[in-house]
Amino acid sequence: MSQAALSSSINATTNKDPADVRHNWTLAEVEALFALPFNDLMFEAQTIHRQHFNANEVQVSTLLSIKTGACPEDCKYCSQSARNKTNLEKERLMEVEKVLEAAEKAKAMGSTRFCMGAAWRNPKARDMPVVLDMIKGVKALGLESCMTLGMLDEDQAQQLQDAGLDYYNHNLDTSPEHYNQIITTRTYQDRLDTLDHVRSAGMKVCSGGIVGLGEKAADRASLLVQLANLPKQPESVPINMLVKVEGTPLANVDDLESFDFIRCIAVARIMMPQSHVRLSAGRSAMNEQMQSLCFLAGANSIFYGCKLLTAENPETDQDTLLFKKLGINTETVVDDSSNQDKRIKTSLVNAQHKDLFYDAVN
Ligand code: SAM
Ligand code: DTB
Ligand code: SF4
Repeated sequence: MSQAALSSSINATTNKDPADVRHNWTLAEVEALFALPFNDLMFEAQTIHRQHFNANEVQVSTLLSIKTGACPEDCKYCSQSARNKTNLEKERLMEVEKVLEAAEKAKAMGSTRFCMGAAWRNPKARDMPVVLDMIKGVKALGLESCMTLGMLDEDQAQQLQDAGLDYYNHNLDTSPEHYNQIITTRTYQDRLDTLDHVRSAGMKVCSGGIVGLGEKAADRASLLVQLANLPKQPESVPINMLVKVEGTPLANVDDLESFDFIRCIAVARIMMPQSHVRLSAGRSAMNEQMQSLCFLAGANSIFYGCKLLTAENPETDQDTLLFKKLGINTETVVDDSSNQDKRIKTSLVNAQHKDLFYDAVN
């Protein structure tokens, strides 16, 4: 594709009207974006980013594993699959009270969203009342809520929506072409069906994938085509760098070149201009400069707190220091549950660490 044609196809995405977000990306177009000179790609991504977001704000979420390990699925990257010999300590579904204690800590630390993950293929009927109470409790704390519990049927999605769940995370993980190399116990269509149920029930969708699984460059492009061409683009798009876990089949896969990861963030930003793109798992293995290039490429969300689900994440002080060095502030939450434009002033990281935070206003 010529530079001029590529430029006009990119520009077609930059209108702020949701109706003008494109859902007809072709693999060839996306591969052409990936092939741009690095500086041109970064410039396009940053230009689009600034049309839709404050380029110096990042949304922060905190993760908690509410049920750990012994998962029946065979995801080849995962520490929690019962088929992988990973020395992980299994834990039953947590008590609601314990989950809410963790949520309160996350809020005090400055997180605005609390994401609860369970090592399930799908939630069972007996689990639903417990997770619904968790959602209500997290909402009562004034936090946004997110859950990732595996596949959902229509009725389960409706129950989560009725309890007030804001986001449901369910990743496509990789391209349809590479998918069978990674998981065989559920299909790509199963994942698309769950996303459809989440959307139909009225929740916001968090869906992305993992890179560095040994996939080809075309697979990364194809994953982004799948996400961007969904009937409505996900509000949140986590891009995870594989965390290599000993005892999993992917423990010794070759590292993905850092620039290929940054390109992936930039192309996601261009294709999904109104979505939050999350620099997700794998930050512990990235230096400050690498993370900064990801923010420059349009990433505007992170997991905040020293643990992901089972893997480590940077210490909060490291993150606040990096944000200070970069002049980045954390995003406040707009409460869209009422018609008034009411801003919840949650205890932001800024408030917690005044000394560490850059004040972009004064
Ligand atoms: N069991 C549920 C499911 O798979 O739908 C929810 C939890 S699962 C751990 C959520 C997501 O975390 C996965 O879809 C995958 O994208 C990501 N993930 C899991 N292990 C990872 C790893 N080692 N490195 C990077 N991302 C990972
Ligand atoms: C997502 O895309 N990444 C998060 C969240 N959604 C649930 C999970 C990352 C897991 C990293 C490996 C671990 O902690 O076990
Ligand atoms: Fe289970 Fe989710 Fe891990 Fe797959 S990614 S093994 S479904 S916890």
